[in-house]
Amino acid sequence: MKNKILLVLSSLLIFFSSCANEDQNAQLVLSTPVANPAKEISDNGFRAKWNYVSKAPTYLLDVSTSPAFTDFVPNYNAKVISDLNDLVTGLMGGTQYYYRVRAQSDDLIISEYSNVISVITTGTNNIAEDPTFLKVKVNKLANPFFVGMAVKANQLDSGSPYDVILKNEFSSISAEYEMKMDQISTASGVYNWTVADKIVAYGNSNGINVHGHALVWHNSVPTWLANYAGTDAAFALEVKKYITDVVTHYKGKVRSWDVVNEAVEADGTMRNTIFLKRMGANYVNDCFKWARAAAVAAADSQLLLFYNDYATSDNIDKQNAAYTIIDGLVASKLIDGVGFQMHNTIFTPSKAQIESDINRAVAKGLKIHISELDMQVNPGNAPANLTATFTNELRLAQKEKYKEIVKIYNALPAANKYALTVWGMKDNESWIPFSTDLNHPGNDWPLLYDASFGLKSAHTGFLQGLD
Ligand code: 9MR
Repeated sequence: MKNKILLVLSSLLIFFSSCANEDQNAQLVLSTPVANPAKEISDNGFRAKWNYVSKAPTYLLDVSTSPAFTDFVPNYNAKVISDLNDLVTGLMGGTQYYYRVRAQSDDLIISEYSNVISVITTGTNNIAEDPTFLKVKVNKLANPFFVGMAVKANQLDSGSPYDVILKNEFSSISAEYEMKMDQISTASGVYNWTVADKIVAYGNSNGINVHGHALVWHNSVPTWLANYAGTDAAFALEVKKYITDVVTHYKGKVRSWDVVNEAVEADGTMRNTIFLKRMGANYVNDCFKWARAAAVAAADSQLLLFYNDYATSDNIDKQNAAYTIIDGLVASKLIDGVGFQMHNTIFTPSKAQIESDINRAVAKGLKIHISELDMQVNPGNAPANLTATFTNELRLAQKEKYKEIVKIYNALPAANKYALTVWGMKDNESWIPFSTDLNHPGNDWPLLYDASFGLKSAHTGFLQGLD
């Protein structure tokens, strides 16, 4: 009994003394400081600011180019500061930085980290973009892929800046418009091959892959076919003849074709095109069947057939509709890959949306072509917050978004990789600033090179996506 009382008494003693310790510690824990937006932002620095913390005569300031603070700007790894702000200097212009602070008491108790403040220095001068050639870096990867560029025939004359960049940096080309039906087919069974041949020959003679874009697209129906007076069955035979003749003409020269482009609507229904109206719901399957038959007849066993569409990643109804078509083609063993156009913005679609869209095709064993990549800084359709200036913030946001999609693509299994194609070379020649649908004339900078063929940060972002 006596022992029991002793035990209870000593337990109580331990309990009360630990409470007392906690009280003492509680007094020593410092509040977490709140970091405020930077002030006096210049080309090479900014003033970092934060709120006062009771009993904290000093603060420890971290500055980094990484939001995770995996590295630090020299001298800004827990720099001791006895004020509520500090002029950070010696930085690069037009660059994204992050800062955070901790409070420190006299007896060296240190608080938790504050919130992280993001700040971009002004100016663009002297920003060194990485000049590494895209395909050179890609070809060093364990599982490389084609780096594609949309081209126009008049860019391909030897010695033009386009020609030089193409040969240095790109391993695949797609015709931006000159291999579409309205360009090649002038009448039933009559073809104008000249321009398309120039593009294909350029690829073939320079060891650059040629992707064919696109056999059947509702926006490139030649007038004679749009006005076709024959029966629906005769219309279908015209389409079959076109597909057969084009695939045969380019046997062994064009490695892959977008057989059908954009067959589904945003609401998840089949797009009500002339092909759907004239040939019925099975028309996509028919087109693939004819393309495959032409390749087999021409002994072109390497030809890859793609279904190509846009804006499926952030629209599940549309995505499901596209995959209904794709599943039908997989069941008929007619399809080799899916083209995801990716006319994206710096805001959308998200990484997770892109991944889950693409992964559905990966799971079916299909090749993935990011087929028309560009990155608007003004989101589509008459944006309320239209920007007419390509600010540093936008430039860096675009760089990150390019990096993100290249990373996503590069992480795909080797068997699913095909090509990642950018839809045009220079900002000022992209379709985006001229699109009446997107409606922000002149105001966008969606590509990897500026109007003077200068490397943009987007190009550096592309390279960093390969790390
Ligand atoms: O960028 C292309 C533009 O130069 C052409 O005038 C237009 C019509 O042929 O096609 C544009 O490319 C489209 C592509 O073929 C399919 N997806 C949407 C692209 C942008 O409209």
